[in-house]
Amino acid sequence: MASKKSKKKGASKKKPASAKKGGGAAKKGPAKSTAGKKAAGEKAAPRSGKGWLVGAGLAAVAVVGVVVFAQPRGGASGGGEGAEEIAEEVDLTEPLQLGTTVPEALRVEVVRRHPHDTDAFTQGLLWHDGELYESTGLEGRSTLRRTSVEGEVRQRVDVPGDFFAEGLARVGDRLFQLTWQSGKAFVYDRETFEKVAEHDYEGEGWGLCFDGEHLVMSDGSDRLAFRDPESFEVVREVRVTRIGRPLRRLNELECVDGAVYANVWQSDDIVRIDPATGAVTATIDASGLLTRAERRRTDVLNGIAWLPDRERFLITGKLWPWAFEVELVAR
Ligand SMILES: [Ca+2]
Repeated sequence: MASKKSKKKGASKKKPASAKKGGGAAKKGPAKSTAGKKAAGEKAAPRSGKGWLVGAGLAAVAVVGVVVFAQPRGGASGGGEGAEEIAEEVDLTEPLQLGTTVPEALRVEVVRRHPHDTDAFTQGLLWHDGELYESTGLEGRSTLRRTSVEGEVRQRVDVPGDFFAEGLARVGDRLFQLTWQSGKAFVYDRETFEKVAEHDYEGEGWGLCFDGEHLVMSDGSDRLAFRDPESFEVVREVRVTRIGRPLRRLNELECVDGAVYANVWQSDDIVRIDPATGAVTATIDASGLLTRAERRRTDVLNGIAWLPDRERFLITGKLWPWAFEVELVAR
């Protein structure tokens, strides 16, 4: 079902040698995560205690061992190829630095699922006031749309055919939509979908969310850029690390309760990032949401929206038939 253009995109997004793939079984639960109790869009507050700050090198190595060996797993197919695992990113023979954050191991637990347009190559997803806003990609097929949670498209605007739409974020009554390689961000009136502004930027555009103060933007690398929503200028940047190692291919984003959630391109992993330090404080296994047959007809997981009223996440992917309402539980 994925078109040549989607493959073109795939071919262009280089895969580092450390590429990994999600998938696998959950271990235990439920233990409802404390993740995100406030609505996205509230001003970010410093987080603490979400990851475990390990104070002693030996203890850190021991805990990392548990995390790492819990990761390699087969099972549900991810969107990408290759079966490399996180172990490649973590050298167990090398002592961790003091203070290295060891991510909490979480998984998703599906509460219910909603239909999702299988023509929507999801690149950005957010929830506001009872409705979903979605940015879809591919050249000639890119859109901005407002839908009901049940998937009914209520409003839609087509993006000009030479643009490949990407991440989406809301700042007040404006919607910001990135484009993949055009260096152009479109700003729309949230209500009318009328384009009210444009901004230019360097590099690629992947994911976008608003933390209440800045737009947070990913570009496929391990970098998150924090941009002023008025000028779109970069105010600061942070490099994202998981257990002290760079974590690249950060894609769709969601700002929740002072944390930044990102799904990792071509994996079923979603990570929770401390935006102050870039440290990953939780790795969320979101594998197994689609059946094997559904996976064959679809592209990768890409789309995280926080539902503040329900205190749950909605997760979907490119061309997925479903959006899943999930809670985060311990693995
Ligand atoms: Ca999002």
